Amino acid sequence: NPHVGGTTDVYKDNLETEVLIVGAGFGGVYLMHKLRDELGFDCKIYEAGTDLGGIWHWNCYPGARVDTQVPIYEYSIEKLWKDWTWSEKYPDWSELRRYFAYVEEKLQIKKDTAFESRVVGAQFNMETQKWDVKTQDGRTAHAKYLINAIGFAAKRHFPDWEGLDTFKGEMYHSSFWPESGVSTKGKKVAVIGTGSTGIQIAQESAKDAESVTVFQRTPNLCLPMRQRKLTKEEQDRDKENYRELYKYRMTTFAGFGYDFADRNTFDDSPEEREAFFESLWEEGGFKFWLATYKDNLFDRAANDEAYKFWNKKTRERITDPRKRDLMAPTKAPHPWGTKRPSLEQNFYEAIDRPENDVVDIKNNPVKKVTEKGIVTSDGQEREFDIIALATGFDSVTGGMKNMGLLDINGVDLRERWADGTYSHVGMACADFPNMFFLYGAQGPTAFSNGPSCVECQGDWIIDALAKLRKENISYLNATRDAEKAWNRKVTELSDKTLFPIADSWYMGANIPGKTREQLNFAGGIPMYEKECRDVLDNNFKGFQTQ
Ligand code: N01
Repeated sequence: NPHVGGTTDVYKDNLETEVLIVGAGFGGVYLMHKLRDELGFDCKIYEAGTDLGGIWHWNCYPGARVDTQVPIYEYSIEKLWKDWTWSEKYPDWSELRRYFAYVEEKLQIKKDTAFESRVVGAQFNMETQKWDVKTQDGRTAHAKYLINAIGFAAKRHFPDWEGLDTFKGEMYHSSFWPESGVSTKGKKVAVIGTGSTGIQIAQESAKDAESVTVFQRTPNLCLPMRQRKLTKEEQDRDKENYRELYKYRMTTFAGFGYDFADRNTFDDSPEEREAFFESLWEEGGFKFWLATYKDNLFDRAANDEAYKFWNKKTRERITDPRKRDLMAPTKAPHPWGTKRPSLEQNFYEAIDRPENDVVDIKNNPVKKVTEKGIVTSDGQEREFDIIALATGFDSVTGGMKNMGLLDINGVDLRERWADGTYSHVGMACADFPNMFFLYGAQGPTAFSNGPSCVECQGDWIIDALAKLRKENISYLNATRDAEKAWNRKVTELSDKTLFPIADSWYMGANIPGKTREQLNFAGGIPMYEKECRDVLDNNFKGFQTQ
């Protein structure tokens, strides 16, 4: 990096700033713009990557695209949306990168951002009343406030298979895909994992690969994306309603352009239900998940109705009976919608083709990886040219536990969260004074649209900093009691739902040895906002101030 050690002030050692933001994705960029440009705070960003965009900077695997339609998946900042036009309803990674380049043109974030600056240690210094922050290459920064905006997928997860490093072909984790691309043309491709990432890699590679073999532990209960091109004319016309749309988005459970229906599954007759499901299915996207009956994620019998419908619709798309039973089993592997459904584009038809396959690694686990391919427990070796590891992340908590964050007593957050996650309103931790985080543990995070969550939590942090400045408060520290109460609330809300039943990353269940607990706030954005506003309106309830 030509800047490091040098030419630009933001890269210098002993950087002094009022606010240090870690991460230059949707969250960090929002905070920088609002705090610096609207409130006049002195702000800097440390970013581990080499450009803005967060997850869209890291994700360039084949087929990577967002599963939330625009304009819901973008900033509500008018000076940004008014001149921006998308080409598709669900843009891919390259268009999202162009969006961030456009954001840079409008907001000039980069002049205050140090790239290739991975934070590896930070502690609040009680004497100077500032955060001392260290980067991997040995620079330090000192800031009154530290804000972690590192996203929920900042720590990759690799399977612990014997021989993983002996494979002689090409092997990549989805979030570390080569920028220059990898040609799958005429290659034998293995895709490990069937999360949103695995589904996208498999269906995209199947366009030109010799074969695609999906290693499936749990079937993904995918929904049809129903992608389509968008014209400038229709977007210009729709922009008349954007202000209302962005206001509306914050009134919905998941920060979307639609919300759950106002009735329960069995309020409708079987015929009405079938017709309702059919209409959601036809519209595509997450409608079948987030605009369905309001008891879908709470009542098992209601949920079974959704599964039955999903199952029927999906099974009829798969002709091979073995593949059909594996990818769309008659018995639900978990309640419908308690793991994130991927939005697919002909995934089932692609894997159904004779050259492609799905391997059941739940009942026939991987034994080892060899120079040539993958051996399953039944002794069969399958040979590949490319292995795509779509095995996900130590989601939600893994990133922050990996930053060397020490509390004022010198205890690492990794220890503090070893047996369970504690925060105050999903944005602060006890004994980490003047530190905030967003789009992480115990916020609406994975149960919401990213930009909506980031703006909701970002606005709260911005208001909190403005209030601290106005009231001349220099020290804000969440109490342990407030943390315990928030942990209880997060757990209780989740326990009313069907989410705890599934072995999902929402529950920390995807990482061996990780505490099983709900990592996200399951009460929806409006309830969350109310809880957070209550803290500010009541003199930082749950915080000590000085
Ligand atoms: O990761 P995942 P992801 N042996 O954790 C399997 C967002 N996203 O990168 O289900 C064998 O969901 C694991 O199996 P199982 C989106 O929020 C969005 O796909 O645990 N298998 C699972 O199938 C998403 O939810 C978009 O049984 C192993 C897979 O690997 C989140 O990011 C696109 C294994 C991991 O799936 C994460 O998605 C991409 C092992 N040892 C991502 N370890 C869109 O916007 C793990 N697996 C469309």
